[in-house]
Amino acid sequence: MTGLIPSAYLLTAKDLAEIDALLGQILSGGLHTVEDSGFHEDAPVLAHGLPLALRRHLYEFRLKEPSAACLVRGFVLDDDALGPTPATWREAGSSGPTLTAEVFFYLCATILGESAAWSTKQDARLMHDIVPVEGDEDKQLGSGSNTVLTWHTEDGFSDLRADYLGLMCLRNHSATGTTVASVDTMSFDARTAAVLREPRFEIVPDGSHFQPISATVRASLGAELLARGLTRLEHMRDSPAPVSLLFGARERPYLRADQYFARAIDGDDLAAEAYASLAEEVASRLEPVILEPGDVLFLDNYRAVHGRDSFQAKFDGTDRWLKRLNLVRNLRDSMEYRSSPSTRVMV
Ligand SMILES: O=C(O)CCC(=O)C(=O)O
Ligand SMILES: [Fe+2]
Repeated sequence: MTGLIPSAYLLTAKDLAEIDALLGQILSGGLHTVEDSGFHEDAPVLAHGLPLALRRHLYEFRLKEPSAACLVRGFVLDDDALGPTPATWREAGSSGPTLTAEVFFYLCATILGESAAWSTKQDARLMHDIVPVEGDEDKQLGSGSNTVLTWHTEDGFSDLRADYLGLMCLRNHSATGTTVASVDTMSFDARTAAVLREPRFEIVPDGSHFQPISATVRASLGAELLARGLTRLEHMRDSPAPVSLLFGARERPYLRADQYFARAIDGDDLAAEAYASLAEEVASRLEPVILEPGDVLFLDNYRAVHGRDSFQAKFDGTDRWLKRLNLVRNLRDSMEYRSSPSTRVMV
């Protein structure tokens, strides 16, 4: 196990029996998909039925911030029963043979935060599929494969970005690493740290935020909210507001950065130098975490940057397949960009 995750939680046989009973109860109620809004409303309460030690472990990760990543290992998956890895996220859907795993993942996630979706990503679904897509091999997207997905804070350009990113591994025959670096392992000289704390950098949205929005999602958001949100997104792309890359407590800072989509403001040589030091430091700290089927990995998006090693996709139904959740501590922060308090889609 990597040094990044000092306290992985290994599910015991007793835990698995309790989880099995809880999932059986939830699924016997007729749940067909984790995209069910009734399930979203109930999930934080249903999660009280998870094993106590697991809930404690997850809550401690949130409260005490002992590490930048938290791994829950031992959920049992039958590779054959999952069916083929879908060719695209659109084909995946959140039902059928992966439902039980998704419900477990979602329940664990509610101990850390509220799930939130982007209208622009994967048709506003909460539960994303990360699969290699033919044609995207060399793109800086979760659907890429041949090219390393460079390290980044998830949605680092946005103040509405996740507090936690959840990944559940369904299949990883290629043993492809999710790369992670914790800000705790990085050190900067005082001058560099001071510059990184100043708003002398910009981060622009990646291509995943400019996918077409379906008519259904458009209608559910309404024209005014949609126009306001999209104008804001374009503004963040075309004239991003200056941000700092380190923030929070001096002794244990938080980090927001992106190897590909962040840069020093044009003409600021000191900031460019500080950014180069940061990039070098991150690159030297990045470690692969090879997710195994059934693994649930939560990354603290304020304390870890992550990416993915390159791999050769086969596009034959056996490729790597992860599920992903975007979690925030406080849904209210995005109220201006959602249509109601309990609606989880942000423009
Ligand atoms: O594929 C992975 O391991 C991580 C992909 C990624 O960066 C993400 O899902 O945000
Ligand atoms: Fe990511």
